[in-house]
Amino acid sequence: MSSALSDISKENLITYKLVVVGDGGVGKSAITIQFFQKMFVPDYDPTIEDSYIQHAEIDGEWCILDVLDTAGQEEFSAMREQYMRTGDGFLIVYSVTDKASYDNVRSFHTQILRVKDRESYPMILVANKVDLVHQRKIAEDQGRDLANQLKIPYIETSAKDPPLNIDAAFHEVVRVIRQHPVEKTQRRKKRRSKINKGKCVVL
Ligand SMILES: Nc1nc2c(ncn2[C@@H]2O[C@H](COP(=O)(O)OP(=O)(O)OP(=O)(O)O)[C@@H](O)[C@H]2O)c(=O)[nH]1
Ligand SMILES: [Mg+2]
Repeated sequence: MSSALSDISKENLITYKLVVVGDGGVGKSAITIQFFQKMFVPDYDPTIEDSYIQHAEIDGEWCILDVLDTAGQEEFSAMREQYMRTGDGFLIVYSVTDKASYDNVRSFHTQILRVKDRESYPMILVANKVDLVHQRKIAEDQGRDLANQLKIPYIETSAKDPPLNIDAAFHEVVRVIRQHPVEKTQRRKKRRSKINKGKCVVL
């Protein structure tokens, strides 16, 4: 196949660093493993931090996806700023069976914008576990409303077999990054502070 990766220069590929965030247990690892390894992990083993890398062809263009699967558990929340600094794009995941995880989406969104010092940043909202129809607490409308308020795309997923929209979620965030290169996104209006006004001595 002429578009096969072996035919093109791998060195020139862009690497997109994607970060998967959201509360503990919402399915961040299940989504990431389903995307990279095409399998569903039924057990819950809380993550500290895992990363995955692979080539991908998205909208006819090859790239390298470097995905960080983060810890949702509160006890690891101190690591958040560090990984948020490194991301080119974010998947904010909640579970449709867990209202608290939906309520916490805003704080991830706000923290990413603060760390990036931007008014907007490439992100998507991922409503996971939609296969659990009878345990669903957050309707599709509520998810879409929140995404509209945050001005980010919304996607419903299931990491369980047969998977739903798993590739689509990762592809969508790359699309958002491509459409809104970070250099072009506006800096937050609020300036950081008044340091550097003569009080700071650089040694
Ligand atoms: N039915 C169903 N179960 C899911 C889905 N996604 C994840 N799960 C299950 O939910 C539990 C938690 O999933 P994880 O992927 O480990 O959750 P996590 O967000 O990575 O959690 P932390 O690593 O603690 O932040 C596991 O038992 C998964 O099998 C899904 O789409 N549908
Ligand atoms: Mg995990």
